[in-house]
Amino acid sequence: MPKTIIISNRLPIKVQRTETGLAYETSEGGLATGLGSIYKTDDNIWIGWPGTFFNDEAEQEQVSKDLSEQSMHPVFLTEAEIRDFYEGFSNETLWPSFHYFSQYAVYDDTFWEAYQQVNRKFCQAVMERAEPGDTIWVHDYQLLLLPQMVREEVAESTIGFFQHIPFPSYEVFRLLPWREQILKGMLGADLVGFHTFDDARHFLSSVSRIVGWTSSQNLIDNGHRQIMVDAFPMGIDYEKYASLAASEEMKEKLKEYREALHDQKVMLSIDRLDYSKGIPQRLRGFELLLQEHPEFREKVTLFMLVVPSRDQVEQYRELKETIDELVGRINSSYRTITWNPIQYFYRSFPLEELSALYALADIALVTPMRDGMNLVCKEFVASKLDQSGVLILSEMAGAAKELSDALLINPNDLGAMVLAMQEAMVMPEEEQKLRMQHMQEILQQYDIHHWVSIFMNRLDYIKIKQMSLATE
Ligand code: GDG
Repeated sequence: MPKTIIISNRLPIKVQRTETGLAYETSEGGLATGLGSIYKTDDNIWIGWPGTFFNDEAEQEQVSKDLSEQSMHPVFLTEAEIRDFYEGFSNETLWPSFHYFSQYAVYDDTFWEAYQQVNRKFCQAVMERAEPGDTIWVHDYQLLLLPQMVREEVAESTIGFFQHIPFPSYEVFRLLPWREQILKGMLGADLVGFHTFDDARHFLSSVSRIVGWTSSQNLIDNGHRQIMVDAFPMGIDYEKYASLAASEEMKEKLKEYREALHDQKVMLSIDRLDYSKGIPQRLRGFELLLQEHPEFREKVTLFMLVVPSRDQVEQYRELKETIDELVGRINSSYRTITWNPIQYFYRSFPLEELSALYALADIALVTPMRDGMNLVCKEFVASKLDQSGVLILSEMAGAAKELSDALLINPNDLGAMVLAMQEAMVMPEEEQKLRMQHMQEILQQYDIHHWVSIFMNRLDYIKIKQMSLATE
């Protein structure tokens, strides 16, 4: 029976060496949950890096054996590959370029070499397991060359590709020295998916101007094959967040937190440390709110969670310093004996704690400079069981296209950010409920399971269309 092979840079599991042997910790991420309905059924599998270096052959064999029992297959990467392919080309070339931070992009041939080599390694892993008729679904910017590599091995493969981060406009994309090879790599797929229509539009424009292949109604015809390009806004596991918020333990926890906070409103911000997230801009907005609106002092606390990430890289280290300084400045300027404006955490939290913060927060501040989708804002909405709460959302997040009932702002417009915070602080309950209800309806319907099935159906559709064109 044909199977589905999912491929992403990371497997939805973390393998670690412990004193008592190997330990396996499964991921709770949205993608893992959504795709769980696929790779855990029939003969389907997930291929990716297990997150730890295994250089010893016996150990590799053990990991492969253990993982295959959970329908996963590891691609073992070396320290040098992770340095040049992952930290290098993926995170220092593609990530800044695709998030419109080209000034941070490093153009290094060694990184590019490693990127090609690791994509080839993934291709080999796919070829070892793929059989005729299988469906192959490649994920994200670390594996842009993989669709075409697989296509060259097996011309008739069914290949889907989904990019989780933005696709920039042609003027930004063209700055990459390897722009043509990258596009041709992606065009090996039958279906290329993005979170938004704008990403899809930018991709089509780059394909037409760089590769010379034009499109009509989201279909590219390269003379041999039709390639479909479309938007698939990713949803969350709505039920999971709603039921976590409804649990008994949560009610206890919320009561305790509310008592500690007295009558203060809670603003919440949760991000990985990254320049694309607009954390300093958000802090400046909050500072301006306290400065211009003394009536809100001691009436609001900003809970700001920053999850450590890439902090060996210079831009990230500098960003961390900027955030530390801003938090220090704001807290020292405005704090009183009984109130601290910002509760700043530089660490990650267990899911239950995160869910409690979502349920507790009166206002969520999700103001990235650029974000493919952003799941935090969706998780906040799903956690508001009583439908109170206000979402302040950046227009530059993919999620803004669906969540038009949020207070949408341009994160570069500090004045607009302060105005939105002010509006959120005083928004009547009824209006909060109305907005929240609309957003919940959308997220409940278009959840992660819906996203997976829509993508897979569309992939089937384009394949059938290609076959019928071939027999005409
Ligand atoms: C890419 C794109 C796109 C955060 N802190 C903690 C924690 N989280 C969880 C959140 C959420 C996830 O991490 C972050 O969501 P993002 O949407 O930012 O997703 P990424 O994987 O970072 O990034 C992005 C996404 O792919 C999906 O296509 O939306 O635009 O950049 O789920 O809840 N989870 C726990 N503790 C934390 O401290 N347990």
